Amino acid sequence: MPLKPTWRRRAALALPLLFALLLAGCGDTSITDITHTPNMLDPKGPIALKESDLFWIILIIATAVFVIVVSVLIYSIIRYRARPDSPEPTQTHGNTRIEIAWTIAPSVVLAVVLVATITTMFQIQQPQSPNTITVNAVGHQWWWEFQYPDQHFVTADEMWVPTNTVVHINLVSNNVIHSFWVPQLTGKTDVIPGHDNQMWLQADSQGWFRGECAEFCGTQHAHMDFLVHAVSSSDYQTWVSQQQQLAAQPTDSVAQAGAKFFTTSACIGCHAINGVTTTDASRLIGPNLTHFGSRQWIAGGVVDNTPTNLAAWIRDPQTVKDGADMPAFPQLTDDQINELVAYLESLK
Ligand code: HEC
Ligand SMILES: [Cu+2]
Repeated sequence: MPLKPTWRRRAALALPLLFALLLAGCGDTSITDITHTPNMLDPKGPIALKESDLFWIILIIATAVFVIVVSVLIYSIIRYRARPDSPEPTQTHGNTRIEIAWTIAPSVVLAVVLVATITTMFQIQQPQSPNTITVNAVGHQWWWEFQYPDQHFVTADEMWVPTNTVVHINLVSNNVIHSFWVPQLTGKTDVIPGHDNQMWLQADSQGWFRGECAEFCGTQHAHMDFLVHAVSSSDYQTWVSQQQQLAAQPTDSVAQAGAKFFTTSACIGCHAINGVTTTDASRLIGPNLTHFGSRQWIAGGVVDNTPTNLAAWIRDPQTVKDGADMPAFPQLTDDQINELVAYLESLK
């Protein structure tokens, strides 16, 4: 039956719209130039490589099936279409040979896909490299905390790893379910409260890789991104020893005033700065700020870490990231905010 004209028109309108919607998700929205687009087809580690290989194998098989089926379909539609005065076609019922063929052929195709998938699953199970480190990734609403249990320090938003090293990751949540995903390095693993999952990843080349939460976890789910920075092992060692230091003592007077204000205000109720605050850091709900000035992002990548953005964040986090667990401080004067910014940015 031919489409009614109005339906045809509606379909003609809807199609480009659908494509526009699909493509709207593809833009490079990275807020920092240093990060690559988190493209899983541009793998930079063994797991992502195996997974993208599998994707291409399945895509090629699926495309071949699609082309064959659609070609036969189009051929039949044209070749056997009803013509004026064409006689009633011969009626047949069943053809054992054809039915056996079209049962076996798809089974073979699916078996190939199954074997490829299972092989990949086994291949990504066991890490190859003998070098390993361990990181606990803790999903908060809405930011990631990274604990380095063997090196005894904690950071947020950013996880540095040495290249060609297996990074064992313990996934922890004490709120809702998140999912840990670094498209260029590894697939997704759920982060479930009360059920600590484990995963591993490895970066084979240096660079900044964007990670994201892949399980809807609340209104700011899209703003709990993180960065994996893969560096040489000597750069990694330098970073580790820097992160292990207690907070730097500010040298200029504005930052000194900021330090003084920080330790006497509400900030210490939620944030630790090692060597400065005294509360048990593990009981605080905000990110550890000991080396905040060395980080690229503020609050899960919602904005870049610049003095202007930081001032806006401290003045009113809710306008920057609606619903974040940090209240606004309308009573702060511009001077106080400048002092806090100078202090926090000095914490390299
Ligand atoms: C009630 C708890 C609370 C208080 C009080 C608080 N914060 Fe926060 N802060 C948070 C939380 C939670 C986050 C993470 C929010 C997110 O990313 O969703 C945060 C994030 C931040 C960040 C970004 C850290 C990062 O690594 O991205 C900075 C900087 C910061 N706060 C500074 C301050 C300052 C300065 C004060 C005092 C004026 C303060 N905070 C008071 C809870 C608090
Ligand atoms: Cu999440």
